[in-house]
Amino acid sequence: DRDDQRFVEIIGVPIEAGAGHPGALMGPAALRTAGLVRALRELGHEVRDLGDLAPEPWSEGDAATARLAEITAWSRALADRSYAMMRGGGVPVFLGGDHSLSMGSVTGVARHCREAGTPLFVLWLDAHGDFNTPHTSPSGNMHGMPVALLCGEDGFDDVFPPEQRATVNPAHVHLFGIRSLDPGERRLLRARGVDVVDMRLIDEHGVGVHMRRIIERVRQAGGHLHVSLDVDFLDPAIAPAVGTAVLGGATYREAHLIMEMLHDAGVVGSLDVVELNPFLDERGKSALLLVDLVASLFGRRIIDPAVTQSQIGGQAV
Ligand code: EXY
Ligand code: MN
Ligand code: MN
Ligand code: MN
Repeated sequence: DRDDQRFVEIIGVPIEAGAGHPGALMGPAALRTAGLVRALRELGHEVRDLGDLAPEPWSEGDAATARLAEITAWSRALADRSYAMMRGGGVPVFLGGDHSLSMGSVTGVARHCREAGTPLFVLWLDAHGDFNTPHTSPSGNMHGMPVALLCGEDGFDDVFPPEQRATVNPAHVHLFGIRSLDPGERRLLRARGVDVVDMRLIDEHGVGVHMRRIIERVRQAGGHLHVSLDVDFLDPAIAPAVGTAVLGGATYREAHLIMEMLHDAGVVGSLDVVELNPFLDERGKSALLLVDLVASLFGRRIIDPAVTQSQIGGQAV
């Protein structure tokens, strides 16, 4: 089991310039307050909390330019840090911060995987596709664009010059839990062959069927799976702390089952936990739920497997 031997390295990325509402910069602090480090240590993991990332100062211009300059500064600093964390051999956990941080975290992971010759797969748990580009985005908010940047779409040369950009094969990206796509990103996703598991498919087949399919694929390739968990993947009734809530999200058990299956498969090598906006939370319930989900991913069992002795076709399940 990969994460039983490796250490976990946590870094906060308090950025909110990619989002439409302020508040996500408090995300890392709220996740720490909710007990993330303690929960992982209680599972027996060696955990190093590296504190929060601090990028180089960026130049201020008008509002839009300043936001782009800020995201660029964070992305470059985070890509370098993420790459270094990967080389160090631990499992990096990136605490957001809005989802634009994945431009940096996954770029660093992709640099490492390219060098190591390990196929990289991405599981993107989100209500949204995050596949807009500066040309298609209806809002201009960069948290709606990271997957497009990572898959090599045009329009991001300000963020990473071509030589710094490490891309992900769009056919290795699995968007999961989707229920809100803009027309431009819908067209691009189809053209690039990205796997989109929307809530309709999840309702029809259950999360287990699609998770098994994705896990099997990563396993057979001997790949590294990066998981990017956007709080709005969850139903807003159980996780209200998001600025971009969409009804009809994953339930408590669907989300935990995904994490439990990923743990058992041992394929996850890096994780983002993003878009938590503590200013919009209700008595910390979203932050506490996220900590529980990360704990499930790192081996906590809500139901002790020793108590369940069910079999299907003579096989223990
Ligand atoms: N698709 C919309 C946009 O691009 O503005 C909403 C994006 C929300 C992105 C959130 C983080 O997942
Ligand atoms: Mn490695
Ligand atoms: Mn997102
Ligand atoms: Mn989202």
